[in-house]
Amino acid sequence: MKTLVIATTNPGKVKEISRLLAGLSLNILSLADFPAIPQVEETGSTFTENAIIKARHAAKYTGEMSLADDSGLEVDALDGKPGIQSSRFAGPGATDAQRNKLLLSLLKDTPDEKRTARFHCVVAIASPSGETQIFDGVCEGLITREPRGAHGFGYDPVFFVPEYGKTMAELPPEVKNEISHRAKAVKASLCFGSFFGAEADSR
Ligand code: ITT
Repeated sequence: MKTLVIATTNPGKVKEISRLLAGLSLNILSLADFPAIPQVEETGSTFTENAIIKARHAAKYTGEMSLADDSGLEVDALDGKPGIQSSRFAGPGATDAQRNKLLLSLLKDTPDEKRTARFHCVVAIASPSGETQIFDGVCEGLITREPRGAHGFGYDPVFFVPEYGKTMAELPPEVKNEISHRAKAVKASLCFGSFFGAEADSR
């Protein structure tokens, strides 16, 4: 069975991506299985560049096919911020709750119709020799005025999904994993099963 390393330090991403890949005959590992890998600097200026940096770094150090996800929240009223800075938005060491609080405070005078936003995810899959494929996913929504819900991670409690009338954190995890930016990008990558070297099983 082929191995795929999910190259992320974010446990929320590991959970969601593992679920999405569960139908493939793959031995799925994550960075937690390779504690000696040096941390990589995300020096890119786009989600795509950073996803490629992370996937190639992990593939090189593990010698295994590796999948990285670079993602974030783009808020129209903030000219697309926090974008690629989403995990560092409120400074190093800040919690998800602190990032959400900062976001809501910056938008306190923004009227409902201007609170449009999207989650964006780029997935890069790299082989140890550096061959790389890129997949993209977007999920549109609105920024709420208060955090709501306890599922998911990151900005999920302040991201309202109009089709469901709930925040992403109020939706059951299996629903998020049907409609999210990450689900779309990972599902697109499944069409390239031969790149993974694994066939989808019949489940
Ligand atoms: P890795 O780089 O190790 O994968 P990270 O969390 O730092 O972990 P990113 O640099 O891609 O990853 O930053 C993504 C941030 O965007 C993440 O920390 C959240 O704040 C936000 N984000 C991404 N996807 C999200 C989701 O599904 N729900 C809520 N917030 C999300």
